[in-house]
Amino acid sequence: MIIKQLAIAIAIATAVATLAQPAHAVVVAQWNFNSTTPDGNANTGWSTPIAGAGSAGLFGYTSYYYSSGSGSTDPALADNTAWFTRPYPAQGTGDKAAGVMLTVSTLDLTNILVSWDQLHADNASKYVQVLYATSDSAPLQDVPGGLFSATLGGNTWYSRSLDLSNLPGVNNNASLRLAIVPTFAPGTAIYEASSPGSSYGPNGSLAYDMVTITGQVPEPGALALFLAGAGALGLLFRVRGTARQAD
Ligand SMILES: [Ca+2]
Repeated sequence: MIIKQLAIAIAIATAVATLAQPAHAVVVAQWNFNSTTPDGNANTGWSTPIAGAGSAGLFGYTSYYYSSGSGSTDPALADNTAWFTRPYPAQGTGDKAAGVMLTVSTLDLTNILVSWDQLHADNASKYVQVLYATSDSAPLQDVPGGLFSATLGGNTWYSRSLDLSNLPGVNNNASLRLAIVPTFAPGTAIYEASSPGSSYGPNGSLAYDMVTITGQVPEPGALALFLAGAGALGLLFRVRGTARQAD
């Protein structure tokens, strides 16, 4: 009897542990910027998500063009396009005032994570900051820990990611906005160039590829298992209570 009760207890613990585990991840939106139909030309591309839903746009007065994403983590071996953005503000002006803007819905999701590949031109800003806003009208603000630096210089692809799970208002949000913007070197009021020996210039581009936002959705099965476990727990207590009475 003790072994049987132990087995039931283990089953209950397993059910509860299953409920406590992180739910499965889903892609909220992913962009690879490649042409929807490969055309052999990396200078053409597309900024509609290849998975999920969302928009990738620009704010401030920066613009974009498509060019080769060679060197990014995009698994496409041919026709790999990246999204290049420029110009950016002149030296000493417009800190965090221009960049890319991603807008997605995180309804029913938690543990939002954003990852992306980024290429800095030699003369682009060495530092970029991730910003967020929890509605279309809310002001953009820094994501804590969201400052990234071209530590290896320009013309190198960096794979970056940022965990947003502890940010208020990010989960279950119909219109979450994330921005990535060049920013002044810490403690200064000037942009630092990405490569030593280069001077910052507004035409230094920041390129993006494999921009991915993921979230987690509760497993419906986990709740059912939990309820089944709770039922078994009640049964166990009733059995044990009955046994005690019999003693
Ligand atoms: Ca690509």
